[in-house]
Amino acid sequence: MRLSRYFLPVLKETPAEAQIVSHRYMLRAGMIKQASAGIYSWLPLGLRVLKKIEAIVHEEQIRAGHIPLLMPTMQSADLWRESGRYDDYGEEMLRITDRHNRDMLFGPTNEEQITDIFRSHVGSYKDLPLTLYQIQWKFRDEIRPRFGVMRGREFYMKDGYNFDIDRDAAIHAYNRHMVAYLRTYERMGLKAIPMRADSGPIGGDDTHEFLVLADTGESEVFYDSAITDLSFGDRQVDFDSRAECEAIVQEWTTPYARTDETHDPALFDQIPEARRKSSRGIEVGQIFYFGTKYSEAMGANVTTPDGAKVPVHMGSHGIGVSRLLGAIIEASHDDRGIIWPEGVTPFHVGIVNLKQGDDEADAACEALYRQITAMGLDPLYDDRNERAGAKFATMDLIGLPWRITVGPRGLKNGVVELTSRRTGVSEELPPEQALSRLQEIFEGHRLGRGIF
Ligand code: P5A
Repeated sequence: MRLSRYFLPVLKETPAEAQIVSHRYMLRAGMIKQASAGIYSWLPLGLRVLKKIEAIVHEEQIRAGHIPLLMPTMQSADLWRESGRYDDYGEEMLRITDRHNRDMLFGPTNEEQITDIFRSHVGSYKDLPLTLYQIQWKFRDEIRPRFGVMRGREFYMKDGYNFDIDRDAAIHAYNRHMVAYLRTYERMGLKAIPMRADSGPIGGDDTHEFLVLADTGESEVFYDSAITDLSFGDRQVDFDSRAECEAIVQEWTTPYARTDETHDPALFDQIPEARRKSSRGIEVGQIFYFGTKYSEAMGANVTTPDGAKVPVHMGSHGIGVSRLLGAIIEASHDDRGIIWPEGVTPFHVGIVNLKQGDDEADAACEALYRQITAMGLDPLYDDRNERAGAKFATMDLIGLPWRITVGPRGLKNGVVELTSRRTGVSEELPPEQALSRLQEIFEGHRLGRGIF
Protein backbone atom coordinates (compact mmCIF):
# COMPACT_ATOMS: atom_id res chain seq x y z
CA MET A 1 0.00 0.00 0.00
CA ARG A 2 1.15 3.50 -0.82
CA LEU A 3 0.48 5.89 2.01
CA SER A 4 -0.45 8.70 -0.39
CA ARG A 5 -3.41 6.57 -1.54
CA TYR A 6 -4.34 5.05 1.81
CA PHE A 7 -6.83 6.21 4.41
CA LEU A 8 -4.83 6.66 7.60
CA PRO A 9 -6.37 9.51 9.60
CA VAL A 10 -3.59 9.91 12.17
CA LEU A 11 -4.35 12.32 15.03
CA LYS A 12 -1.70 14.73 16.28
CA GLU A 13 -3.42 15.50 19.56
CA THR A 14 -3.93 13.00 22.32
CA PRO A 15 -7.68 12.43 22.56
CA ALA A 16 -8.86 13.56 25.96
CA GLU A 17 -11.40 10.77 26.42
CA ALA A 18 -8.82 7.98 26.22
CA GLN A 19 -7.58 6.95 29.64
CA ILE A 20 -5.31 4.07 28.74
CA VAL A 21 -2.45 3.82 26.29
CA SER A 22 -4.01 1.26 23.92
CA HIS A 23 -7.14 3.37 23.49
CA ARG A 24 -5.04 6.50 22.91
CA TYR A 25 -2.84 4.84 20.30
CA MET A 26 -5.72 3.15 18.51
CA LEU A 27 -7.40 6.54 18.11
CA ARG A 28 -4.19 8.40 17.26
CA ALA A 29 -3.08 5.78 14.73
CA GLY A 30 -6.42 6.05 12.93
CA MET A 31 -7.43 2.45 13.68
CA ILE A 32 -10.89 3.04 15.15
CA LYS A 33 -13.45 5.77 15.47
CA GLN A 34 -16.11 5.79 18.13
CA ALA A 35 -19.60 5.64 16.66
CA SER A 36 -21.42 5.77 20.00
CA ALA A 37 -20.58 4.64 23.54
CA GLY A 38 -18.74 1.31 23.32
CA ILE A 39 -19.38 1.00 19.58
CA TYR A 40 -16.64 1.57 17.01
CA SER A 41 -16.02 1.78 13.31
CA TRP A 42 -12.93 -0.13 12.27
CA LEU A 43 -10.86 2.11 10.04
CA PRO A 44 -8.57 0.46 7.46
CA LEU A 45 -5.50 0.03 9.68
CA GLY A 46 -7.55 -1.31 12.60
CA LEU A 47 -9.41 -3.66 10.30
CA ARG A 48 -6.14 -5.16 9.04
CA VAL A 49 -5.06 -6.08 12.58
CA LEU A 50 -8.53 -7.35 13.49
CA LYS A 51 -8.48 -9.64 10.43
CA LYS A 52 -4.96 -10.89 11.21
CA ILE A 53 -6.01 -11.81 14.73
CA GLU A 54 -9.12 -13.46 13.35
CA ALA A 55 -7.04 -15.46 10.87
CA ILE A 56 -4.72 -16.76 13.61
CA VAL A 57 -7.72 -17.75 15.72
CA HIS A 58 -9.22 -19.64 12.76
CA GLU A 59 -5.97 -21.43 11.97
CA GLU A 60 -5.50 -22.63 15.52
CA GLN A 61 -9.13 -23.71 15.86
CA ILE A 62 -8.97 -25.67 12.64
CA ARG A 63 -5.67 -27.22 13.72
CA ALA A 64 -7.43 -28.46 16.87
CA GLY A 65 -10.16 -30.07 14.73
CA HIS A 66 -12.91 -27.52 15.34
CA ILE A 67 -15.35 -26.55 12.60
CA PRO A 68 -16.27 -22.96 11.66
CA LEU A 69 -19.83 -21.84 10.99
CA LEU A 70 -21.64 -18.52 11.25
CA MET A 71 -24.74 -17.76 13.24
CA PRO A 72 -26.77 -14.53 13.08
CA THR A 73 -26.27 -11.67 15.52
CA MET A 74 -30.05 -11.34 16.01
CA GLN A 75 -31.65 -14.12 18.00
CA SER A 76 -35.16 -15.06 18.99
CA ALA A 77 -36.08 -14.51 22.63
CA ASP A 78 -37.99 -17.81 22.63
CA LEU A 79 -34.78 -19.84 22.51
CA TRP A 80 -33.51 -18.01 25.55
CA ARG A 81 -36.81 -18.61 27.32
CA GLU A 82 -36.19 -22.34 26.88
CA SER A 83 -32.89 -22.18 28.75
CA GLY A 84 -34.28 -19.75 31.32
CA ARG A 85 -31.63 -17.15 30.54
CA TYR A 86 -33.99 -14.61 28.94
CA ASP A 87 -34.98 -13.41 32.39
CA ASP A 88 -31.66 -14.17 34.10
CA TYR A 89 -29.39 -12.23 31.76
CA GLY A 90 -30.57 -8.83 32.93
CA GLU A 91 -29.85 -5.43 31.48
CA GLU A 92 -26.72 -6.43 29.62
CA MET A 93 -28.93 -8.03 26.99
CA LEU A 94 -30.08 -5.68 24.25
CA ARG A 95 -33.74 -6.55 23.66
CA ILE A 96 -35.48 -5.59 20.45
CA THR A 97 -39.06 -5.97 19.24
CA ASP A 98 -39.63 -6.54 15.53
CA ARG A 99 -42.58 -5.19 13.48
CA HIS A 100 -44.67 -8.26 14.33
CA ASN A 101 -44.10 -7.63 18.02
CA ARG A 102 -41.81 -10.61 18.34
CA ASP A 103 -39.15 -10.40 21.03
CA MET A 104 -35.67 -10.51 19.57
CA LEU A 105 -32.23 -9.81 21.00
CA PHE A 106 -28.75 -8.95 19.77
CA GLY A 107 -26.80 -12.00 20.92
CA PRO A 108 -24.40 -11.52 23.83
CA THR A 109 -23.31 -15.18 23.36
CA ASN A 110 -24.73 -18.19 21.49
CA GLU A 111 -25.15 -21.25 23.73
CA GLU A 112 -28.90 -21.44 23.01
CA GLN A 113 -28.59 -20.89 19.29
CA ILE A 114 -25.94 -23.57 18.81
CA THR A 115 -27.84 -26.02 21.01
CA ASP A 116 -30.84 -25.48 18.76
CA ILE A 117 -28.74 -26.27 15.68
CA PHE A 118 -27.34 -29.36 17.38
CA ARG A 119 -30.69 -30.76 18.47
CA SER A 120 -32.12 -30.30 14.98
CA HIS A 121 -29.38 -32.26 13.25
CA VAL A 122 -27.52 -34.57 15.62
CA GLY A 123 -29.01 -37.49 17.53
CA SER A 124 -26.37 -40.19 17.88
CA TYR A 125 -23.09 -40.79 19.68
CA LYS A 126 -21.70 -41.68 16.23
CA ASP A 127 -21.67 -38.00 15.28
CA LEU A 128 -19.60 -37.05 18.32
CA PRO A 129 -17.24 -35.52 19.29
CA LEU A 130 -18.20 -32.26 17.61
CA THR A 131 -16.94 -28.74 18.17
CA LEU A 132 -18.46 -25.88 16.19
CA TYR A 133 -17.28 -22.30 16.44
CA GLN A 134 -17.77 -18.90 14.90
CA ILE A 135 -16.19 -15.47 14.96
CA GLN A 136 -19.05 -13.03 15.13
CA TRP A 137 -20.12 -9.69 16.59
CA LYS A 138 -21.71 -9.72 20.02
CA PHE A 139 -23.55 -7.05 21.94
CA ARG A 140 -23.56 -6.56 25.69
CA ASP A 141 -25.08 -3.40 27.03
CA GLU A 142 -22.21 -2.95 29.47
CA ILE A 143 -23.03 -0.49 32.23
CA ARG A 144 -19.61 1.14 31.87
CA PRO A 145 -18.18 0.67 28.38
CA ARG A 146 -14.62 2.00 28.50
CA PHE A 147 -11.04 1.78 27.37
CA GLY A 148 -11.99 1.65 23.70
CA VAL A 149 -12.23 -1.88 22.33
CA MET A 150 -11.32 -3.36 25.72
CA ARG A 151 -14.80 -3.13 27.14
CA GLY A 152 -17.05 -2.41 24.22
CA ARG A 153 -20.78 -2.88 23.89
CA GLU A 154 -20.44 -4.24 20.37
CA PHE A 155 -17.40 -6.49 20.17
CA TYR A 156 -15.95 -9.31 18.10
CA MET A 157 -15.72 -12.71 19.74
CA LYS A 158 -14.65 -16.18 18.78
CA ASP A 159 -17.16 -18.48 20.42
CA GLY A 160 -16.89 -22.24 20.24
CA TYR A 161 -19.13 -24.99 21.58
CA ASN A 162 -18.24 -28.63 22.13
CA PHE A 163 -20.69 -31.54 22.13
CA ASP A 164 -19.57 -34.81 23.73
CA ILE A 165 -21.04 -38.07 24.87
CA ASP A 166 -19.95 -37.89 28.50
CA ARG A 167 -18.02 -35.88 31.02
CA ASP A 168 -14.62 -37.39 30.21
CA ALA A 169 -14.97 -36.65 26.53
CA ALA A 170 -16.11 -33.09 27.30
CA ILE A 171 -13.15 -32.56 29.63
CA HIS A 172 -10.90 -33.57 26.75
CA ALA A 173 -12.60 -30.90 24.64
CA TYR A 174 -11.96 -28.40 27.46
CA ASN A 175 -8.30 -29.39 27.56
CA ARG A 176 -8.01 -29.26 23.78
CA HIS A 177 -9.32 -25.70 23.86
CA MET A 178 -6.83 -24.70 26.50
CA VAL A 179 -3.96 -26.06 24.39
CA ALA A 180 -5.28 -24.38 21.23
CA TYR A 181 -5.63 -21.08 23.11
CA LEU A 182 -2.07 -21.26 24.46
CA ARG A 183 -0.81 -21.61 20.88
CA THR A 184 -3.13 -18.87 19.64
CA TYR A 185 -2.01 -16.20 22.11
CA GLU A 186 1.65 -17.04 21.68
CA ARG A 187 1.38 -16.57 17.93
CA MET A 188 0.12 -13.06 18.66
CA GLY A 189 3.21 -12.35 20.76
CA LEU A 190 1.25 -12.50 24.01
CA LYS A 191 1.75 -14.27 27.29
CA ALA A 192 -1.78 -15.15 28.39
CA ILE A 193 -1.98 -17.11 31.62
CA PRO A 194 -4.85 -19.55 32.27
CA MET A 195 -6.34 -18.79 35.67
CA ARG A 196 -9.06 -20.53 37.63
CA ALA A 197 -12.06 -18.21 37.52
CA ASP A 198 -15.78 -17.83 38.13
CA SER A 199 -18.30 -18.86 35.47
CA GLY A 200 -20.89 -16.04 35.84
CA PRO A 201 -23.95 -16.15 33.57
CA ILE A 202 -22.53 -18.88 31.29
CA GLY A 203 -22.67 -21.49 34.08
CA GLY A 204 -20.77 -24.60 35.19
CA ASP A 205 -18.00 -25.18 37.73
CA ASP A 206 -14.99 -25.72 35.51
CA THR A 207 -13.71 -22.56 33.97
CA HIS A 208 -10.43 -20.81 33.23
CA GLU A 209 -9.85 -17.27 32.08
CA PHE A 210 -6.77 -16.32 30.06
CA LEU A 211 -5.15 -13.18 31.36
CA VAL A 212 -2.52 -10.88 29.96
CA LEU A 213 -0.72 -9.15 32.81
CA ALA A 214 -1.02 -5.35 32.52
CA ASP A 215 -1.42 -2.53 35.03
CA THR A 216 -4.47 -1.31 33.15
CA GLY A 217 -6.26 -4.68 33.31
CA GLU A 218 -9.71 -4.77 34.90
CA SER A 219 -9.18 -8.02 36.82
CA GLU A 220 -7.19 -8.53 39.97
CA VAL A 221 -5.07 -11.68 39.74
CA PHE A 222 -2.87 -13.76 42.03
CA TYR A 223 -0.24 -16.14 40.72
CA ASP A 224 2.94 -18.06 41.28
CA SER A 225 5.63 -16.34 39.19
CA ALA A 226 6.79 -19.80 38.04
CA ILE A 227 3.90 -19.76 35.57
CA THR A 228 5.31 -16.76 33.72
CA ASP A 229 8.39 -18.84 32.80
CA LEU A 230 6.32 -21.33 30.82
CA SER A 231 6.19 -21.02 27.07
CA PHE A 232 4.38 -23.20 24.61
CA GLY A 233 6.84 -22.85 21.75
CA ASP A 234 6.51 -24.79 18.55
CA ARG A 235 5.35 -28.10 20.02
CA GLN A 236 3.59 -30.56 17.79
CA VAL A 237 0.41 -31.63 19.51
CA ASP A 238 -1.87 -34.54 18.73
CA PHE A 239 -5.17 -32.88 19.57
CA ASP A 240 -6.94 -36.25 19.58
CA SER A 241 -4.69 -37.56 22.34
CA ARG A 242 -6.41 -37.12 25.69
CA ALA A 243 -3.16 -37.88 27.53
CA GLU A 244 -1.13 -35.35 25.57
CA CYS A 245 -3.63 -32.51 25.99
CA GLU A 246 -4.12 -33.35 29.65
CA ALA A 247 -0.37 -33.27 30.29
CA ILE A 248 -0.12 -29.79 28.78
CA VAL A 249 -3.08 -28.59 30.83
CA GLN A 250 -1.46 -30.06 33.95
CA GLU A 251 1.75 -28.22 33.19
CA TRP A 252 -0.07 -24.90 32.86
CA THR A 253 -2.53 -25.27 35.70
CA THR A 254 -0.28 -26.67 38.41
CA PRO A 255 1.31 -23.34 39.42
CA TYR A 256 -1.16 -21.24 41.42
CA ALA A 257 -2.98 -18.71 39.20
CA ARG A 258 -6.42 -17.36 40.08
CA THR A 259 -8.56 -14.29 39.59
CA ASP A 260 -9.87 -12.52 42.69
CA GLU A 261 -13.21 -14.35 42.31
CA THR A 262 -11.63 -17.71 43.20
CA HIS A 263 -8.53 -16.55 45.06
CA ASP A 264 -7.71 -18.71 48.10
CA PRO A 265 -5.32 -16.82 50.41
CA ALA A 266 -4.47 -19.94 52.48
CA LEU A 267 -3.37 -21.83 49.36
CA PHE A 268 -1.57 -18.79 47.99
CA ASP A 269 0.44 -18.49 51.22
CA GLN A 270 1.94 -21.93 50.62
CA ILE A 271 3.92 -20.60 47.63
CA PRO A 272 7.44 -19.38 48.54
CA GLU A 273 7.09 -15.68 49.26
CA ALA A 274 9.41 -14.51 46.49
CA ARG A 275 7.18 -16.17 43.90
CA ARG A 276 3.86 -14.86 45.25
CA LYS A 277 2.63 -12.19 42.85
CA SER A 278 -0.51 -10.15 42.55
CA SER A 279 -1.23 -7.73 39.75
CA ARG A 280 -3.84 -6.65 37.24
CA GLY A 281 -4.76 -8.61 34.14
CA ILE A 282 -6.74 -8.28 30.90
CA GLU A 283 -9.09 -11.18 30.25
CA VAL A 284 -8.58 -12.19 26.61
CA GLY A 285 -10.47 -15.48 26.72
CA GLN A 286 -12.43 -17.90 28.83
CA ILE A 287 -13.30 -21.59 28.57
CA PHE A 288 -16.18 -23.36 30.30
CA TYR A 289 -17.42 -26.87 30.94
CA PHE A 290 -21.06 -26.79 32.01
CA GLY A 291 -22.16 -30.37 31.35
CA THR A 292 -25.85 -30.72 30.51
CA LYS A 293 -27.08 -27.27 31.60
CA TYR A 294 -28.34 -26.29 28.12
CA SER A 295 -28.90 -29.75 26.63
CA GLU A 296 -31.28 -30.77 29.43
CA ALA A 297 -33.21 -27.52 29.32
CA MET A 298 -33.49 -27.58 25.53
CA GLY A 299 -33.79 -31.31 24.86
CA ALA A 300 -30.49 -31.87 23.03
CA ASN A 301 -30.15 -35.63 23.46
CA VAL A 302 -28.06 -38.32 21.81
CA THR A 303 -28.39 -42.10 21.77
CA THR A 304 -25.53 -44.05 23.36
CA PRO A 305 -24.07 -47.31 21.91
CA ASP A 306 -26.50 -49.31 24.09
CA GLY A 307 -29.51 -47.40 22.85
CA ALA A 308 -30.10 -45.08 25.81
CA LYS A 309 -30.91 -41.39 25.23
CA VAL A 310 -28.77 -38.96 27.21
CA PRO A 311 -28.38 -35.19 27.21
CA VAL A 312 -25.20 -34.19 25.43
CA HIS A 313 -22.29 -32.77 27.47
CA MET A 314 -21.23 -29.29 26.47
CA GLY A 315 -18.82 -26.49 27.10
CA SER A 316 -18.24 -23.12 25.50
CA HIS A 317 -15.03 -21.29 24.78
CA GLY A 318 -14.48 -17.63 23.98
CA ILE A 319 -11.73 -15.38 22.74
CA GLY A 320 -12.12 -11.60 22.83
CA VAL A 321 -10.93 -10.96 19.27
CA SER A 322 -11.49 -7.18 19.25
CA ARG A 323 -10.30 -6.83 22.86
CA LEU A 324 -7.05 -8.51 21.82
CA LEU A 325 -5.98 -5.44 19.86
CA GLY A 326 -6.08 -3.42 23.05
CA ALA A 327 -4.36 -6.15 25.06
CA ILE A 328 -1.54 -6.51 22.53
CA ILE A 329 -0.94 -2.75 22.52
CA GLU A 330 -0.97 -2.60 26.33
CA ALA A 331 1.69 -5.32 26.31
CA SER A 332 3.74 -3.90 23.44
CA HIS A 333 4.29 -0.16 23.04
CA ASP A 334 6.62 2.66 24.00
CA ASP A 335 6.22 6.41 24.36
CA ARG A 336 6.29 6.88 20.58
CA GLY A 337 3.58 4.44 19.73
CA ILE A 338 2.56 0.85 19.13
CA ILE A 339 5.06 -1.98 18.53
CA TRP A 340 3.19 -4.74 16.68
CA PRO A 341 4.37 -8.31 17.15
CA GLU A 342 5.27 -9.81 13.75
CA GLY A 343 2.29 -12.20 13.82
CA VAL A 344 -0.40 -9.50 13.83
CA THR A 345 1.20 -6.43 12.28
CA PRO A 346 -1.09 -4.59 9.82
CA PHE A 347 1.80 -4.26 7.32
CA HIS A 348 5.00 -6.22 7.58
CA VAL A 349 7.38 -3.39 6.80
CA GLY A 350 7.32 0.34 6.27
CA ILE A 351 9.32 1.92 3.47
CA VAL A 352 10.41 5.50 4.14
CA ASN A 353 11.68 7.52 1.23
CA LEU A 354 13.86 10.29 2.66
CA LYS A 355 13.82 12.31 -0.54
CA GLN A 356 10.58 11.97 -2.41
CA GLY A 357 11.03 13.18 -5.98
CA ASP A 358 14.67 12.15 -6.18
CA ASP A 359 14.79 9.81 -9.18
CA GLU A 360 17.16 7.33 -7.65
CA ALA A 361 15.45 7.22 -4.25
CA ASP A 362 12.01 6.91 -5.87
CA ALA A 363 13.19 4.08 -8.14
CA ALA A 364 14.84 2.20 -5.26
CA CYS A 365 11.66 2.47 -3.17
CA GLU A 366 9.49 1.31 -6.06
CA ALA A 367 11.78 -1.69 -6.60
CA LEU A 368 11.66 -2.62 -2.91
CA TYR A 369 7.89 -2.22 -2.92
CA ARG A 370 7.56 -4.60 -5.86
CA GLN A 371 9.96 -7.17 -4.48
CA ILE A 372 8.47 -7.20 -0.98
CA THR A 373 5.00 -7.64 -2.46
CA ALA A 374 6.30 -10.47 -4.66
CA MET A 375 7.63 -12.17 -1.49
CA GLY A 376 4.03 -12.32 -0.25
CA LEU A 377 4.57 -9.59 2.36
CA ASP A 378 2.68 -6.30 2.67
CA PRO A 379 4.77 -3.12 2.62
CA LEU A 380 3.44 0.31 3.55
CA TYR A 381 5.37 2.80 1.44
CA ASP A 382 5.41 6.36 2.78
CA ASP A 383 5.60 8.14 -0.56
CA ARG A 384 4.23 11.44 0.73
CA ASN A 385 6.07 14.69 0.28
CA GLU A 386 6.79 15.05 3.98
CA ARG A 387 9.83 15.69 6.12
CA ALA A 388 11.75 12.60 7.18
CA GLY A 389 10.92 13.36 10.83
CA ALA A 390 7.18 13.35 10.15
CA LYS A 391 7.45 10.07 8.23
CA PHE A 392 9.38 8.43 11.08
CA ALA A 393 6.87 9.68 13.65
CA THR A 394 3.98 8.16 11.69
CA MET A 395 5.78 4.84 11.30
CA ASP A 396 6.64 4.77 15.01
CA LEU A 397 3.06 5.58 16.00
CA ILE A 398 1.43 2.92 13.84
CA GLY A 399 4.02 0.44 15.06
CA LEU A 400 5.18 -1.58 12.04
CA PRO A 401 7.89 -3.85 13.46
CA TRP A 402 10.36 -3.20 10.61
CA ARG A 403 11.23 -0.15 8.56
CA ILE A 404 13.41 0.26 5.50
CA THR A 405 14.75 3.78 5.07
CA VAL A 406 15.93 4.78 1.62
CA GLY A 407 17.88 7.96 0.88
CA PRO A 408 20.27 9.30 -1.76
CA ARG A 409 23.26 9.16 0.57
CA GLY A 410 22.88 5.47 1.38
CA LEU A 411 22.11 4.59 -2.21
CA LYS A 412 25.45 6.07 -3.28
CA ASN A 413 27.08 3.40 -1.11
CA GLY A 414 24.61 0.76 -2.33
CA VAL A 415 22.78 0.45 0.99
CA VAL A 416 19.44 1.01 2.65
CA GLU A 417 18.70 0.98 6.37
CA LEU A 418 16.72 -1.78 8.07
CA THR A 419 15.42 -0.74 11.51
CA SER A 420 13.72 -2.75 14.20
CA ARG A 421 10.88 -0.82 15.83
CA ARG A 422 11.29 -2.86 19.02
CA THR A 423 15.01 -2.39 19.61
CA GLY A 424 15.60 0.73 17.54
CA VAL A 425 18.70 -0.96 16.09
CA SER A 426 19.45 -0.09 12.45
CA GLU A 427 21.59 -2.00 9.99
CA GLU A 428 22.90 -0.68 6.70
CA LEU A 429 22.48 -3.38 4.10
CA PRO A 430 22.36 -3.75 0.33
CA PRO A 431 18.65 -3.90 -0.64
CA GLU A 432 18.81 -7.63 -1.53
CA GLN A 433 20.12 -8.44 1.92
CA ALA A 434 17.43 -6.35 3.59
CA LEU A 435 14.89 -8.38 1.63
CA SER A 436 16.32 -11.72 2.65
CA ARG A 437 16.38 -10.60 6.28
CA LEU A 438 12.65 -9.77 6.01
CA GLN A 439 12.04 -13.16 4.44
CA GLU A 440 13.70 -14.86 7.44
CA ILE A 441 11.98 -12.67 10.02
CA PHE A 442 8.49 -13.41 8.74
CA GLU A 443 9.07 -17.06 7.87
CA GLY A 444 7.38 -18.34 11.04
CA HIS A 445 4.58 -15.74 10.90
CA ARG A 446 2.92 -16.49 7.60
CA LEU A 447 -0.79 -17.03 7.51
CA GLY A 448 -2.19 -20.08 5.77
CA ARG A 449 -5.03 -20.43 3.31
CA GLY A 450 -7.78 -19.21 5.59
CA ILE A 451 -10.73 -21.34 6.53
CA PHE A 452 -11.38 -22.97 3.17
C1 P5A B 1 -17.64 -18.51 25.81
C2 P5A B 1 -17.96 -18.34 24.36
C3 P5A B 1 -18.62 -16.43 26.86
O1 P5A B 1 -19.39 -15.61 26.45
N1 P5A B 1 -19.92 -18.06 25.64
C4 P5A B 1 -19.45 -18.24 24.28
C5 P5A B 1 -18.80 -17.91 26.55
N2 P5A B 1 -17.53 -16.11 27.57
S1 P5A B 1 -17.12 -14.66 28.05
O2 P5A B 1 -16.00 -14.83 28.94
O3 P5A B 1 -18.23 -13.97 28.58
O4 P5A B 1 -16.63 -13.87 26.79
C6 P5A B 1 -15.54 -14.37 26.04
C7 P5A B 1 -14.48 -13.28 25.85
O5 P5A B 1 -15.05 -12.17 25.19
C8 P5A B 1 -14.37 -10.99 25.58
N3 P5A B 1 -15.35 -9.99 26.05
C9 P5A B 1 -15.35 -8.70 25.65
N4 P5A B 1 -14.56 -8.02 24.80
C10 P5A B 1 -14.80 -6.71 24.60
N5 P5A B 1 -15.81 -6.05 25.20
C11 P5A B 1 -16.64 -6.68 26.05
N6 P5A B 1 -17.66 -6.02 26.63
C12 P5A B 1 -16.43 -8.08 26.32
N7 P5A B 1 -17.04 -9.00 27.09
C13 P5A B 1 -16.37 -10.16 26.91
C14 P5A B 1 -13.42 -11.38 26.71
O6 P5A B 1 -12.12 -11.51 26.19
C15 P5A B 1 -13.96 -12.73 27.16
O7 P5A B 1 -12.94 -13.55 27.68
